[in-house]
Amino acid sequence: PPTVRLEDYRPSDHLIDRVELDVRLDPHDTRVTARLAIRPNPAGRPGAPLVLDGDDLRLLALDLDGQPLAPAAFRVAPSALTLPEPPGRPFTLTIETRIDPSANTKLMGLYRSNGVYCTQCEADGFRRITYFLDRPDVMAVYTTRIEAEEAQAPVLLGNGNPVESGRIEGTGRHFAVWHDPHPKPAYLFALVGGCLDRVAKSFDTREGRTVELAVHVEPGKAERAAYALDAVERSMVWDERAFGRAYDLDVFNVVAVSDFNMGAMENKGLNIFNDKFVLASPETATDADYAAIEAIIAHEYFHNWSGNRVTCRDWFQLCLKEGLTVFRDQEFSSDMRSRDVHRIGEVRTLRARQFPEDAGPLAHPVRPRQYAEINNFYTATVYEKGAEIVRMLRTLVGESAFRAGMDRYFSDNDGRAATVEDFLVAFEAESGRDLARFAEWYERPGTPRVAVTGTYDAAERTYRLDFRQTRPGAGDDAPPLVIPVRLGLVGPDGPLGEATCPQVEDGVFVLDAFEAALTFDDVTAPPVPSLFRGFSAPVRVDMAMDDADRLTLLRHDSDGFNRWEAAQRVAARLMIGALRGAATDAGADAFAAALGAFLDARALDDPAFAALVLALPSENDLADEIGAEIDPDAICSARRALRVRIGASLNPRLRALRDALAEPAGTPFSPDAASAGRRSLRSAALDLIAAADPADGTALARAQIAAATNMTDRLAGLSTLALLPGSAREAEFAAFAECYVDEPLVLDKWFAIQATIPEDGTIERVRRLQTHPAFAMTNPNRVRALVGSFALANPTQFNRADGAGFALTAETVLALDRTNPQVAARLMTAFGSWRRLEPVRRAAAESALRRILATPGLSRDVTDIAGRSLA
Ligand code: B3K
Ligand code: ZN
Repeated sequence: PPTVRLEDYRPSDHLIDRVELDVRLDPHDTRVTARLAIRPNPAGRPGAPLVLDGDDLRLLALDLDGQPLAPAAFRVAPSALTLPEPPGRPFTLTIETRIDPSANTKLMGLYRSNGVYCTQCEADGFRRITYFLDRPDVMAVYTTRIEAEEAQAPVLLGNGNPVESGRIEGTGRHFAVWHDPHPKPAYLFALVGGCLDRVAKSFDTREGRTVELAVHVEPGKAERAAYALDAVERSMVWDERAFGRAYDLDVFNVVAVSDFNMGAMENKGLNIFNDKFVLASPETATDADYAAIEAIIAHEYFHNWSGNRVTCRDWFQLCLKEGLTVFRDQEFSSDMRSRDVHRIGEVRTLRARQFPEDAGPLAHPVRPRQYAEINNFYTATVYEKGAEIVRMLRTLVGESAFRAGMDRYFSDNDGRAATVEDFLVAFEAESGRDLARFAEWYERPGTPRVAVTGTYDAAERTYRLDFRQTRPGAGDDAPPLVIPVRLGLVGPDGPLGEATCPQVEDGVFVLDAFEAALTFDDVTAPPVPSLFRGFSAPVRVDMAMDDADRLTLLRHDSDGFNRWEAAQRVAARLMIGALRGAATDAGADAFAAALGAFLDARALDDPAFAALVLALPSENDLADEIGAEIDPDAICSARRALRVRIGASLNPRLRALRDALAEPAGTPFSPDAASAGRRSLRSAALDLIAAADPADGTALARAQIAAATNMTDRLAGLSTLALLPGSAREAEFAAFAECYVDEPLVLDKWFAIQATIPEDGTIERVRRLQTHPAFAMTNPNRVRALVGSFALANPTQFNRADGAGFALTAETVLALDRTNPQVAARLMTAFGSWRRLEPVRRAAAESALRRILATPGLSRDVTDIAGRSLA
């Protein structure tokens, strides 16, 4: 496939100022008439041909300034409409196309989901609706008239504000006209038509605008939309307070649909969501679902400024809107919940998804320089590492210059399509700091490593830290990065406040060379360094430290993130040591004792935090840390062994905690962070009890399921049981399926739990579930729940030495590629760490990849991932 390169960027030769769309919806024969006000771009090449993008389009009619165009004056194909000699002045082009929404299985462009007409245009779906200059730097004002059979689509929604609506007498059809005054790129276009229920409320912005907020869902599900509606309102309040950003239209609509390629989409004034991230009730959604809904509602809403009012010049700048908006939604969730707990969750996600990506064949810079298929670059690197860059920027320039820089960025670029440079320049102006070298974070792939050694001088009462940064994967000529290191020293009884160091300002040292050293004065006893507090930079840290010192941090550090990190490091060292035959039971017992003391001291004060401490590093975390010649079975056994030991040692405490945390009967469900934290610690305790004592665990898990008044407790019981083979497990699986036969989103959880069982029989189970009546290859949520969970979250079975896990995944990828290449390509990323496996598994993975790549008729999406994975 052709490669698009950043260095080839040039402005469009033509601009489109206004778009008037007339969309007559029909299940198979939708007619779209687009009137485009086009003019030559003064910044483009004079006299250049006009080439409008298309994808799978059929042209019905075409005229220019009201006159049909002579056949010689244009060329048309499903993928482009070309006017070789367009007028060198402003003109109006009217294009009629015909599309079939029911046949649109790619879920890009206009399609139907459970009978609801909806659209998805980012990154390049608008060209599946009409011929257009489908690039983000072409921004137009849209007016959309939507017409449909009233019985089929009583609700008609578009971008912007409603203007007019009415019946077309005698036809059973009706229409609605929407106008969006804010110029926008085509990727933010949306429309919806269908039978939908809604919940709504009005909101007054601090600028005095009254906005009607509404969440639209499938008929009968309105009460499950209340939490999402509340999250919209909280997001609006927060963005006004935290970033000074107010909403700018009279309505804000959210629509939930069941067939959706990703989480949600920030279309101007009309966010369209995967219903998984809207619908919630205590009986069907877990605490994690509530948190995800809150975060994604916020994320899409925050895009109204970071993405819509200020958009991206080209897709290479994707992190400009995505990294920034993830940062904003993380800050929002931290303010809504516990900041430490949220930060730990952010870092877990980054390490689970971005670190492996950065270490494998799909690694790319946060601002990529080339792509074959842009939809494959909506990655953890662009999103999550992109957010970490914004966070580091804040650490470097400080709170107040950061806020001023954000204000400047928004006002200088409002209504424009901007670049990463435009972003950084705003912070340079406000902080007076040169960010040229900091900008290197955007340019090269790879997770930096920082090696640190500490030396205490008792006579001088000084403590010296030596830092050395390396950049694996970035190329030999890569310059050093500017790395903010938030740090402090901790003594046997707590942080050493009196130790000082001139290079540390407000607790931050800026490491901007390959090597640097720091010396702290007035250090009265050998300290334990607490480095990268709050995970102040997305790096891997190598520092030799005794378990005992780390456990001092768990006990005494003032930084919540590093307290958690200390326990994780000890656990990882024990497990990796065990699989290399180098760990001792004494080490595990000392760790268990420290965990016990920690639980006694802190568990009931902060149950959510304690639950995170008890959740040892995952198998994938350990694989990422080991980095080469990985044997997932050995990792699984080592992890299981440590859990057994800890569970056995802490059993009485864990039982007591479960009792202390139990909610009195009749307590109404609340999804707030404190209640969720208590549930999570109770379930973490159950999990460890069960690891050491399966019989007891089975009984407790069944009792938890039977007594559960909410999905969180029920599912946690089922997850524990999933690791305990036997008839009890199968009986509970069956009962669960029967209970939720009409709840696809709940059955997704059931699919996912079964797909992640680390047992040989899982392959057969997944194959059986693929024929379950509730499973459908046409629905991305079902595919991700079953096959996605298997491939991405079941390391022993996906990576089976006999290749059966790779084969199952490859078959699914190939079958799906025929209907929905974007979701197929996403599933393919499970192969991204294949080179780090031990030789037998590596060979099996490689042959599955080669088989995929050799398949005739493969989509560009999957070809791109398979090709890069093998390169
Ligand atoms: N901007 C969309 C993602 C679009 C993905 C296109 N393949 C959702 C989001 O990040 O907010
Ligand atoms: Zn986004």
